[in-house]
Amino acid sequence: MRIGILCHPTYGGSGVVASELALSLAENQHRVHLFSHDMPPRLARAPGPVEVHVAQGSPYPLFHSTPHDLAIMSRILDLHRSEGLDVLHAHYAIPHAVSALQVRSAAAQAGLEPLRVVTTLHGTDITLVGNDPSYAPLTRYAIAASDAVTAVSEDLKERTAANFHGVPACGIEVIPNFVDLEEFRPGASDSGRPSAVHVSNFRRVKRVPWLVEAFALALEDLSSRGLDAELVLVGDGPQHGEARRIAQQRGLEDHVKFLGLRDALPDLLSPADAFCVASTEESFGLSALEAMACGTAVVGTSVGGLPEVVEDGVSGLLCPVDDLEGFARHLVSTLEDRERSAAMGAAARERATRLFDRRQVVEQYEGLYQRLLQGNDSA
Ligand code: GMT
Repeated sequence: MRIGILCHPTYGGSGVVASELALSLAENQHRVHLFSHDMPPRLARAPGPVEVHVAQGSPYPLFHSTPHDLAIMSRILDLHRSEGLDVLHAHYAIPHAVSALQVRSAAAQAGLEPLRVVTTLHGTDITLVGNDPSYAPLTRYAIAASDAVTAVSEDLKERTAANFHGVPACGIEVIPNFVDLEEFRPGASDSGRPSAVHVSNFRRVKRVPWLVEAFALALEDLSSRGLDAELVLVGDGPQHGEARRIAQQRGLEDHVKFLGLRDALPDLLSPADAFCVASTEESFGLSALEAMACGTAVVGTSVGGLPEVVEDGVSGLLCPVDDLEGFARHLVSTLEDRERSAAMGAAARERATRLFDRRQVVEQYEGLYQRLLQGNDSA
């Protein structure tokens, strides 16, 4: 198949899913083009046979900001005209599903081959941004007009139907996120001090300052019994400064490490005793899945699709979203009992292998594309 993939060039989340999907489809001998306004970090390493199109557009004094979405749409249309695409797969509804539909309609108007649009909903494109009154009418249109719509969890599928009245849940297929089990695998265990790790873009929804507060509580308990631990924070973003300020205020400079953006995630995830997710929303929790594949137990909030990824009490420990003390208690129990956290880590690896193996999930996308091409599937 000739497949176009349209995504945000993000360090995590949908940018990673789209990049890994592009690589896997190319490995399966499809012709794959990826379109974005910058190089997605996961593809920058080794794009292999994926042809990456970075379209940024030209600035012009009349524009408040350069409309790179229009430049991307023009590039896709050009490519479709010269080489042809069977499927255009948009990741994240805003603006990509809208852009993909616009290209489909421009192609039809120009008498080009039909182009099928698949939209994958990732999370905040439904729960926050796409649901904002300034974008909601267009998000609803994008979902209704796509040839197929997928959501990364059952929870996100239900939330989509609830947030957008008239959008039937039955028209949305759940295809979960996936992990490369070769790349993300358990490494040698670490005999240093017990550690918890967190990876994110430090947006408000990730609540990194709240996580630092919870770790401070946990450390207080551990220290009172002569035990030690550290929290490793990977990534960067808007709440980085506040998280650092709280760590300083609590006198945790020697216990909270800020590593900034990192590429070699398995080396950071596998030695940890716990992976922490303190989010208020999490449609899936891809970074938690990557940690699970590395054999690391998850301590998280019981929100969105996270309970579909982490089996509470087996592959990790979840607690209600506002339960700071409960989160701290879960941290204490994984950091003080390394045998228990190692057992949960092994269960996490087993669950990642059974349910979220890259090869199995990519087959589900290929099946969806095939059905669309055969003309017996539509949203
Ligand atoms: O929706 C976002 O916050 C951004 C998005 C992304 O593009 O990075 O993350 C979402 O998509 C990921 C990949 O499907 C999911 O693993 C994340 O859980 C989800 N984030 C949220 O729902 C907050």
